Amino acid sequence: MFLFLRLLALLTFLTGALALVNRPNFANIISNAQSLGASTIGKRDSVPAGYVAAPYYPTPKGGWVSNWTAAYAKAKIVVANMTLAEKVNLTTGTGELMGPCVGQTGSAPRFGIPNLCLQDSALGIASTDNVTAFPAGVTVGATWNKALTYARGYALGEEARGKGVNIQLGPTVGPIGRKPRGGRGWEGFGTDPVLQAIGAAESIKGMQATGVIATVKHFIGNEQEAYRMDIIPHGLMRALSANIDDRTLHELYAWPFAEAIKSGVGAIMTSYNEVNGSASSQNSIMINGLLKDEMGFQGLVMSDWLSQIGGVSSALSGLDMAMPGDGDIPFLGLAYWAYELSTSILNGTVPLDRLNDMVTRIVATWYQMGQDQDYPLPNFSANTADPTGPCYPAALLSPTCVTNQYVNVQADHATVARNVSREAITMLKNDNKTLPLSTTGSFKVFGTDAEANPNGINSCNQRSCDEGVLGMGWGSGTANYPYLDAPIDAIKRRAANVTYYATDSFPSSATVANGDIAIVFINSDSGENQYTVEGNDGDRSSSGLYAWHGGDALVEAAAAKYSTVVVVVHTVGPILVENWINLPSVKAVLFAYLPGQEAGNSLTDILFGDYSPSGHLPWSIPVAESNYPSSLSLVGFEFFQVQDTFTEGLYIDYRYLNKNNISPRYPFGHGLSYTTFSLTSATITAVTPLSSLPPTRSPKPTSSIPVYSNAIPAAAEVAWPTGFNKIWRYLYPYLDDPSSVTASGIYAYPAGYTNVSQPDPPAGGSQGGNPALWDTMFTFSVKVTNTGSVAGKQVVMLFVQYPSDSAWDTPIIQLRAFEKTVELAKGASETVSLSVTRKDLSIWDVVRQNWVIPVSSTQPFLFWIGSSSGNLTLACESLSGKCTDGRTSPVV
Ligand SMILES: *[C@@H]1O[C@H](CO)[C@@H](O)[C@H](O)[C@H]1NC(C)=O
Ligand SMILES: *[C@@H]1O[C@H](CO)[C@@H](O)[C@H](O)[C@H]1NC(C)=O
Ligand SMILES: *[C@@H]1O[C@H](CO)[C@@H](O)[C@H](O)[C@H]1NC(C)=O
Ligand SMILES: *[C@@H]1O[C@H](CO)[C@@H](O)[C@H](O)[C@H]1NC(C)=O
Ligand SMILES: *[C@@H]1O[C@H](CO)[C@@H](O)[C@H](O)[C@H]1NC(C)=O
Ligand SMILES: *[C@@H]1O[C@H](CO)[C@@H](O)[C@H](O)[C@H]1NC(C)=O
Ligand SMILES: *[C@@H]1O[C@H](CO)[C@@H](O)[C@H](O)[C@H]1NC(C)=O
Ligand SMILES: *[C@@H]1O[C@H](CO)[C@@H](O)[C@H](O)[C@H]1NC(C)=O
Ligand SMILES: CC(=O)N[C@H]1CO[C@H](CO)[C@@H](O)[C@@H]1O
Repeated sequence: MFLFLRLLALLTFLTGALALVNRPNFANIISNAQSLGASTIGKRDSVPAGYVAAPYYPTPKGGWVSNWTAAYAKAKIVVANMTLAEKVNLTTGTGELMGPCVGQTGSAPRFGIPNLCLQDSALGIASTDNVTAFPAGVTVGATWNKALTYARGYALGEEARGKGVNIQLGPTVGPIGRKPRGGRGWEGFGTDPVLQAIGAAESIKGMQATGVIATVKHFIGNEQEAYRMDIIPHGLMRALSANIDDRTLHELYAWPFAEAIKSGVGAIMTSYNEVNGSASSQNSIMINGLLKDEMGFQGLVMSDWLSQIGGVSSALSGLDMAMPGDGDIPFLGLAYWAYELSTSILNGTVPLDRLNDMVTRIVATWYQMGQDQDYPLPNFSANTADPTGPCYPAALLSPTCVTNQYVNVQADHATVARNVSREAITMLKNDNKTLPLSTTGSFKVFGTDAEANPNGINSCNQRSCDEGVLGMGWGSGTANYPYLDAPIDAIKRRAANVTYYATDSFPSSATVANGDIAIVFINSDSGENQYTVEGNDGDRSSSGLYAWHGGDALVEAAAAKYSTVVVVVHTVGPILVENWINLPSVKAVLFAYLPGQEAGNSLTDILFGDYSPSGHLPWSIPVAESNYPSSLSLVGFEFFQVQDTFTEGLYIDYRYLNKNNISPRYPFGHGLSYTTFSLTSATITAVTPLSSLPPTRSPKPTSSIPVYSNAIPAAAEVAWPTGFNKIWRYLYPYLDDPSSVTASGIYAYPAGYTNVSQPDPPAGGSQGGNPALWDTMFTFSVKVTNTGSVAGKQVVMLFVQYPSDSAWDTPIIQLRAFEKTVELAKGASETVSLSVTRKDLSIWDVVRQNWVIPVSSTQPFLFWIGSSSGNLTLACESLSGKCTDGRTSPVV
């Protein structure tokens, strides 16, 4: 939430409300100001030459993908019977703080459709009680465990359903983590499109199996927090523009969204930032073109909160749901849709078939997840912890409601949370088998990151402080802790001889005895831009990639005094470890990411050897931030609009380091175990013959797309019902005098607007794209044997290397598949199967607008199989059909 920012903007921009109702005048002010000349305004910036957001109209209608046919057929019967008021109701939020959830639509009681409740976050049910604070997305990614990812998604879905949430606002795959300092990378699964894609797809399948509608977000290019939003009114200081070329868009940033759509996700949220200079909530090529045509998305597209900047424009560009319903400024009872959408239908500007499609998508999604069958109503309030209170806190006079029933939805989900947090823990270093520790050892524990926040575990709003153990980042992507099992408490439960120094400055009182082991806890935090924490405005703008609170110095001081130091790091993203990683007494390092409520037990499970660590890094740890190109740094202020141009293209994280022969400190995928594994008996099997282009897609089947009357409805359908009890500031579909609405002149549609459907995109054809893109091209098997002395799990990763004669500039290796073994006892083995699809071998050809395999008759595809991107010696070849070990790694 960013209410503070908005309210500040409201106060500082006193004429804002007037400008809101009279936008053209404000546009004049801006253009007048511009005509005064750049010298009086100062530096300004606009989208670089060549980046364009081309028009793409009209919005493709939903209903043509077979998996959704039954739901659309049900929706059609409802929508065909709806009045204009009912249709508009379902598209528009009732307003900020105008209901129990972070957002809710209006309702259609005649059809049993309640106000649909939308609620954060990707790691738990936000702003309420008696829920599980699950480990964050980055922690899930570090497990590399698909079954656990599904289990967490399922548990999250059960909690959402139990609280009466219809649409849960997660998972997050954008940001992808392009910028190591970016504030919200931790909400997603790691800096790789395949890791993000699998994390999202498994989470979505789990969540939606419970009936909740999952929301994959933020579409797209939301890679930094600073300047992400419009400063009202739109035009004075526009949201940052992420300028992304088409190939990079397809191969990196849109990849996880395509997989989310393929897995059947019901909702997509657009991002705050613009893309190529066009706001994401009304970017027609992105929503109409990419999501709804090429990727065949059948669900609903919603705006991020208060990011809608136009009514007709967003409707025509494919937005289906405006959240939380308000216009630029909340709490005024003003909207771009609601009553304005009614007007724009009655005056003929927004075609009725666009509104019908919006509503059909929403109702069909509701049916697709089975929410017509016994789905609970919200039994909590995100606005208050009190049992009763105003139903609509933003209304001046609100009726009183039962606000919280304190329904406990945690069930046994603490186990899932602990399993994820434990399996994520990544052992980067373990000299001389320092770990696991013996519970009889003598431990000196340092760092406030080992304890619970002494001011209270939920004392900072949306975790907007870095006090105590870092279990999640800050912002809307959080949940309240029901409890927080702090590491120091868990250590004390297991070991008797523990001295804790709750300080981040090395205490002069610390004593050293022979055999003492120092355990040093450090962290690095980030979050959402509406809070600045210790000088970091969401992004790690002030801390950089170093530990907070002088954590590096704390490790160094401990290492100077103790001969054995174990470092535990809770972090949102990569941190630089160069200051201490090679100190002789720093024997072991564990990255525990953001473990949520089970921070303690999950860590001691590993520290004391109940389980072998099996987490692997979901990004690289570089030696220096300057190892990355400057385009991956945060971009600073520019007047008018901040430009963030993705000039590095495909080269982020390991893709960039590999291309430039830069050795990281720890490579993407690195992670050690207490045991050892061998990879033997690898095989490759060709399944589908390689062809440059995929089989041609089928034409879009149109027979199941609902067809409705397009006659403009009677104005009386949006008249206030007689005796209606209006709540002031509530957003309604009704008009005071609907019969007075006429088309007063011709509406100037956006350039390129048409109501004639576009030709079927060659890369489309079903949910996610052309189904042939998911044809299996090769399968692999490899035997993993536990060759060490204790039980453990191993991750097997597969990276593709394109044929050496390929003309395409392509990263040397790219992750394409992975699996995690079950826990293998000492000496036990498991044969792991992996496969790659057509899409996994394809490049996005911007000219053909299709996925192309660079087939070579003389040079093979190489499939590198190993446990990290930095440890690849085993490769299978496409042409010979052979797999050999002992090869030289393709990357340094
Ligand atoms: C942005 O502009 C680039 C360069 O013209 C183009 O390749 C890409 O498709 C555009 N992206 C979007 C989302 O409009
Ligand atoms: C649609 O596909 C999803 C995921 O593959 C599946 O779980 C669901 O049962 C399917 N629904 C219908 C109606 O076929
Ligand atoms: C309206 O609803 C009725 C009752 O469910 C249904 O029989 C009828 O087909 C619906 N009308 C249309 C046009 O679908
Ligand atoms: C629109 O939704 C509101 C609640 O948000 C409800 O009071 C009203 O009855 C709904 N209108 C219709 C026509 O169903
Ligand atoms: C129709 O109504 C919408 C919403 O008020 C408005 O933006 C648009 O300009 C109107 N169109 C015409 C032709 O008056
Ligand atoms: C491991 O222990 C041996 C014997 O105590 C010692 O000589 C060696 O330096 C240690 N190695 C490391 C990397 O700590
Ligand atoms: C704790 O460890 C210290 C240092 O090794 C030792 O002197 C002390 O006797 C131990 N105390 C207990 C209760 O074991
Ligand atoms: C590299 O892979 C081999 C074979 O799987 C494994 O034995 C070794 O432990 C790995 N090394 C690292 C640093 O991961
Ligand atoms: C079981 C449980 O955690 N119950 C809690 C639900 O929330 C209320 C209000 O915060 C607490 O009082 C209960 O202890």
